[in-house]
Amino acid sequence: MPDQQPVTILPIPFDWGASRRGADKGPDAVLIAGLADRLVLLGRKFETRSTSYLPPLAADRRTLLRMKEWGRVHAMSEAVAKEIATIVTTGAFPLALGGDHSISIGTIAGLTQFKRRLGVIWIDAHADLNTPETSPSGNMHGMALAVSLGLGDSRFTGIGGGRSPKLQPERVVLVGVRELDEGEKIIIRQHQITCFTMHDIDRLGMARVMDEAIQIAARGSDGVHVSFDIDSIDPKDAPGTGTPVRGGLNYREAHLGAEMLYSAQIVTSADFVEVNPLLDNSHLTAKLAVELIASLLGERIL
Ligand code: B3U
Ligand code: MN
Ligand code: MN
Repeated sequence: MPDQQPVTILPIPFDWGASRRGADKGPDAVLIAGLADRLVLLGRKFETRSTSYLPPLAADRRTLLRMKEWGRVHAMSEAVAKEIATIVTTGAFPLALGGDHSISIGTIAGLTQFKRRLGVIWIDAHADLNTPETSPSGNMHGMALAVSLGLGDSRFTGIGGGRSPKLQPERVVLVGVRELDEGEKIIIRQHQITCFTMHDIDRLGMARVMDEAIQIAARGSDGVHVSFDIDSIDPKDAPGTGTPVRGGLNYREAHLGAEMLYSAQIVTSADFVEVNPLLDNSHLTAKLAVELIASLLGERIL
């Protein structure tokens, strides 16, 4: 994004897409860890939206067709889609702070109201490609990318109105993956989604993987959305997250990825999700999120 483009921070304090409570405190944790000061230092104009756009939590808490808390996730997603669409019309760069990863159902639905050929780089230990049929948990944060590809329940694939699928699989790239469910593996193969696992990063190196990810997501696109799940990073560096998986990106690999995304000048929006400060007394994870956001927005060592 151009250096002069202002950023609009959208806090999404929502954690009902996950089974562990606390990711709803993520936006506050990242703001308290100094996001605003960091953006000022970068010389970046920004605004933080209030959370009043979120509807009261739905009272209906049934698990419907294997989707836990579907009523709450659905109402949140519609509200997020609307709010993101409003931010896009102002010309600002939308920066969504989760919240669990189910918030991306709404961010992508909002973005694709304007960008019909949106590329997505999904940086995550998981693929979030479950459907209600394949999900072992029924947690909707594990279904967010599938929904955006038009897979799953039509109440969700149709969020934000307009067409479904919101995304084309040829412009979706996964980075950092190290835990997949059987059904997700089938979906990756069926839809030929590019998936750079930790094995690929070990073998090729982060720089080569990111070069390829950038090319694939940007090819023929009208924008690229980065959806950054903090659990992509190794739990040693990012302990405060609900579903940690050993063997993740190290501190420098994560920064290199963010720096390369900035240098490529292709990124038009981003999510930072799954920061759970209740699981991290040191607040290391929220601080890391602030640093990575700064790298993505152009901060450099020299
Ligand atoms: N794939 C599993 C686990 C999981 C997905 N995303 C997170 N965990 N954070 C599932 O429940 O879908
Ligand atoms: Mn995720
Ligand atoms: Mn994850």
